[in-house]
Amino acid sequence: MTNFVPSAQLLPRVLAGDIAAIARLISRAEADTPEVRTVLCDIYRRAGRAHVIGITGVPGSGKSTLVGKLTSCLRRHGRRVAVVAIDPSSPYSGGAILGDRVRMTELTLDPGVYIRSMASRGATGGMARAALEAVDILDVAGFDTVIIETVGVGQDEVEIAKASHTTIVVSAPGLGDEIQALKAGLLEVADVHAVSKCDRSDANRTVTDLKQMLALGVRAADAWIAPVVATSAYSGDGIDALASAIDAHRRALAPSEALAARRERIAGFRLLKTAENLLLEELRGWTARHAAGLSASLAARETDPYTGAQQLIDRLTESRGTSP
Ligand SMILES: Nc1nc2c(ncn2[C@@H]2O[C@H](COP(=O)(O)OP(=O)(O)OP(=O)(O)O)[C@@H](O)[C@H]2O)c(=O)[nH]1
Ligand SMILES: [Mg+2]
Repeated sequence: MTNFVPSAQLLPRVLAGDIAAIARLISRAEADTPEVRTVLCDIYRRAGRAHVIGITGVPGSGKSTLVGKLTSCLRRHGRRVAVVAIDPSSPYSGGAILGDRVRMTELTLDPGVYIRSMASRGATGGMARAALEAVDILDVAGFDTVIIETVGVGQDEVEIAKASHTTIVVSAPGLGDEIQALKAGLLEVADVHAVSKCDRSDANRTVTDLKQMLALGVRAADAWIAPVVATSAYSGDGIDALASAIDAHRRALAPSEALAARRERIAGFRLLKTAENLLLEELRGWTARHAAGLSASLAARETDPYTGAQQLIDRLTESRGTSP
């Protein structure tokens, strides 16, 4: 057993970019220990420098493979890149991106790259909170680019990808004849569209379909138009173009009110997720201590779940005014 190092003592090491300290603090954020919260508050105030890129798309669209290639590309441009993958089936933990161990080892041995998988299950509703706290930790640790990969299924996952400065939606050929992103309601969240697997002969069709669909949308005259970039993680085609499109979006956002609005939207999401967490915690504690009578009458069918739950909440609210 190693001795417990308080999170406050990990902070200077995190700020110095110490990978072991970063990993430990992220794990504590995931576990949501009370001890880590004050340090996370401090970190939040210091963060805000990194460019955060959200990548989402339906399962199997090639997100992780693309992230691996994009990371190598950004490294060649001198960026320090951290990846947070919220994805139980992510190949990162399996040790192979592209089934290419050499390339993966190159990435993991590079001190300018940090890849972290986070479980989407298990964290009781706190996934979004924990993921965005991980982004803050990586930001203050000196990574100038932080990529969050989430599968584009489920509201929280899509919201997390949206809680970034540049959101990329990945579509792929061969996953059905419709644009999957449309079905999943993802199209409108994209700042950049990547059509992956363009080494396949059916990829052109996906690009054409996607462009046609986007042309139908209505947008303000001065609005950013999300470009469609065809990429292949296998051949490397389009990876530079994707990095350029991300950069163009970052530059377009930078001087404008849009960035402030975006930051506020992300902060609003953050506020909601953190408040949900705190409320849930309070409610759980309260329920454990005070719900016995209500459970008994519910079991006896003297009341119904909605009336009972409302009473529970009303009592909690009342107690806040009276108890210390
Ligand atoms: N032909 C081709 N196949 C690819 C390419 N990129 C990924 N694939 C394949 O597509 C499959 C899914 O790739 P992943 O990168 O795991 O996709 P993902 O979107 O991260 O998948 P989930 O994390 O499960 O949602 C794998 O079998 C890859 O080998 C590509 O550029 N070309
Ligand atoms: Mg993946």
